[in-house]
Amino acid sequence: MRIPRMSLAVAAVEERFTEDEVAAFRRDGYIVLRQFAELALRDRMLAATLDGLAREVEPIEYEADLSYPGAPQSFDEAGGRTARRLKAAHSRGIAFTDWVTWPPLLERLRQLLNGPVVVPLAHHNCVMTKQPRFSSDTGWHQDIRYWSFARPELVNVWLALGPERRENGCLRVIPGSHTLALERHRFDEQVFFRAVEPENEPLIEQAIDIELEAGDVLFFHAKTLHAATRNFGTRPKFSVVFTFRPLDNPPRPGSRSASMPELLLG
Ligand SMILES: O=C(O)CCC(=O)C(=O)O
Repeated sequence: MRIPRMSLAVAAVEERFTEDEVAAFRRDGYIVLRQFAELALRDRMLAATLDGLAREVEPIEYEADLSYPGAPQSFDEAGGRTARRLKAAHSRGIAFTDWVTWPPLLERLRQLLNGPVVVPLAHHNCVMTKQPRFSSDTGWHQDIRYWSFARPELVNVWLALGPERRENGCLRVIPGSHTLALERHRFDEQVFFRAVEPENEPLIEQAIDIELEAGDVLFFHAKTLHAATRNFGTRPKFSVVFTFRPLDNPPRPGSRSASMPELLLG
């Protein structure tokens, strides 16, 4: 389903979410803030992104690493070295620290997470890059699927550095899916929510496109089902993505989620 873009959004004029906006996030598992991130900061993040891509600064996840539908299947074939994500974004320039510590962002995260905020650097902490010729489809999934925390309570912040449309592979979400108890058999071996499955189809039909302009920010719950197609457009798409957790929701000891230091922002 396509719905008018502005009806998804709240204007970023207030310093905090209103109670209704927080309630909408809790009900839908996502909310969009239009024109939230400032241009100067976005430009600095974009410059670091373009530099990292041009110089192939590792760590990079390549399309060929995942072999999602549409991706080059090996590093040797055409487009084999197409980046899917510049990882460790936080180490790629002070602009990324400036973003995750930006008070208007933090204040809103404290509202959604009910208190002090931590940035786990083991997950997301990346710039998603979707290239026109060699990008891939990401199936329906919940980000929490491979993460390990005391509770499945984290909020992802997805910042568009340029336009995101259905055509160039914008994110699609299923409203309210973060509240559902979905049995394991509804997911495949890689824990993607099965798209061709009569039991799942009615839910997938409720999906909406999160179309964004540069500077718009999508907040979504780590249990919200989401997916995206490859980029059918002609220009690369870049999105800065971090996840945030409440202070009292630590990673489980010994898990990948606990394998890296975190930023304790308070
Ligand atoms: O832009 C995409 O393909 C979606 C990426 C995504 O949801 C993820 O990597 O968790």
